[in-house]
Amino acid sequence: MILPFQKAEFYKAYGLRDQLPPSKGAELVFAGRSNVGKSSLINKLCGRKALARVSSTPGKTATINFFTLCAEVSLVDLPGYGYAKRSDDEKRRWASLMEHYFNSGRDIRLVVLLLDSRHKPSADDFNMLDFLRQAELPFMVVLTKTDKLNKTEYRENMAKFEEWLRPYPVLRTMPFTVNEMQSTEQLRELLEELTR
Ligand SMILES: Nc1nc2c(ncn2[C@@H]2O[C@H](COP(=O)(O)OP(=O)(O)OP(=O)(O)O)[C@@H](O)[C@H]2O)c(=O)[nH]1
Ligand SMILES: [Mg+2]
Repeated sequence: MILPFQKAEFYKAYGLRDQLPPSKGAELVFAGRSNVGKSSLINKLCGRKALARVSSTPGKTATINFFTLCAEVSLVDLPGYGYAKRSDDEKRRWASLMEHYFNSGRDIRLVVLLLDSRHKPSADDFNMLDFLRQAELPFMVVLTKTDKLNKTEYRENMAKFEEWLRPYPVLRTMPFTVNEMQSTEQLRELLEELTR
């Protein structure tokens, strides 16, 4: 699929009180723990500084945010999970948002699950992996913040992730750093390939 990232425009936010926006064709969904870098990655893909809001405080994105690329394709920025300081009410709201989104018969073409390359996936990450496998959704993994690893750590962690992800039907796993143009370009190409 041709993905005109440079044409991205904010479309709608969905936060339970609002209606889930009508589906506008295929959706590419970005999921992952709070603070893993979803909004930063979407901004890079689209070549924009502040299309999606980024924050060093976890829990920045609390709604499901939809961005339109063209009439046929949208990007979806999911609110992060696993943020310990959230209240039980907030956690219930998050679960309810996810359930509505994933069970509304949308054309989810690809889920991009972001995992922090520095750490073993958390229990919540494994829950997400289990969910994706069980729902039979096509998904790839992006390992973020690899700039924070030295060469040895990088090598070791890539090998470990291979083990951790082995039980799951991951289409592709890619290391990623927001501040490397090459990384962004590679990811754009991979997304086009996986949605073909
Ligand atoms: N060093 C480094 N920092 C990154 C990278 N990607 C994101 N960050 C930083 O990580 C923090 C969180 O980034 P966000 O993009 O807001 O994370 P998010 O996954 O959208 O978080 P929520 O909206 O809370 O779910 C910010 O301070 C970013 O600048 C990366 O590749 N390398
Ligand atoms: Mg965010």
